[in-house]
Amino acid sequence: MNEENHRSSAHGASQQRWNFPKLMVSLPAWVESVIPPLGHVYRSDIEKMELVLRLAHLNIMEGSGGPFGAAVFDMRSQRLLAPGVNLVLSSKWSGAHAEMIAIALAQSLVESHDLAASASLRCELFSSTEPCAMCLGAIPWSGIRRLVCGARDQDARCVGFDEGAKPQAWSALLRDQGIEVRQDVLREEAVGILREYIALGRQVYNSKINAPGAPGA
Ligand code: AZG
Ligand code: ZN
Repeated sequence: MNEENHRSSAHGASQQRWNFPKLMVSLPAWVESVIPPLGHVYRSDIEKMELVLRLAHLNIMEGSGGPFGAAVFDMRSQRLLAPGVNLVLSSKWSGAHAEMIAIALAQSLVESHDLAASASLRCELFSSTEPCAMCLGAIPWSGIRRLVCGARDQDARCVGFDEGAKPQAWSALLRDQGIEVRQDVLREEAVGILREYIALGRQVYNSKINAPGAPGA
């Protein structure tokens, strides 16, 4: 709650306006300067994952968020549609995972909530770490047709991130829905980025609900 809302609700004044804030999330300024130019054609999954890992690494070094990067590419043109980095802390939104940012930006760019709506596009999501429970749930709704991951889910859990309750067979469930899944692309490099975040003493920002000693934990 922002200060103004807090004050008006504390006094209970009926004629005061709620004044809800706008929901706005922007990529950090450095992102545009580290991605190849607009028309760049990507030649392989490795090249795409290298970009996503660069985003995850720079997100740490620039202090703009957690150690996660993602990007949506168009498989028809082999071009980048939208990058994403984790912005949970700076945006004060628990949903601002790298995958959600990349998907939302891509949808905004193509002006549709459904990336599968246009026959001229076929979208794939690259993620530096396998999607958490929230992002996993979002993928089929988004129109993404292929998912490519670096680090494994357990790699993120090992360094302390709570990735949520996911079905053991999550990749098979995505495949059942027609979404191709590829795992372990540059996994070692991706794990190195997760570890670097911890080694630098940066904040692991899980909800307190699951913290040891929390009420009901
Ligand atoms: C996360 N896991 C992934 N895959 N991506 C993010 O942005 C995350 N934030 N916390 N866990
Ligand atoms: Zn997520």
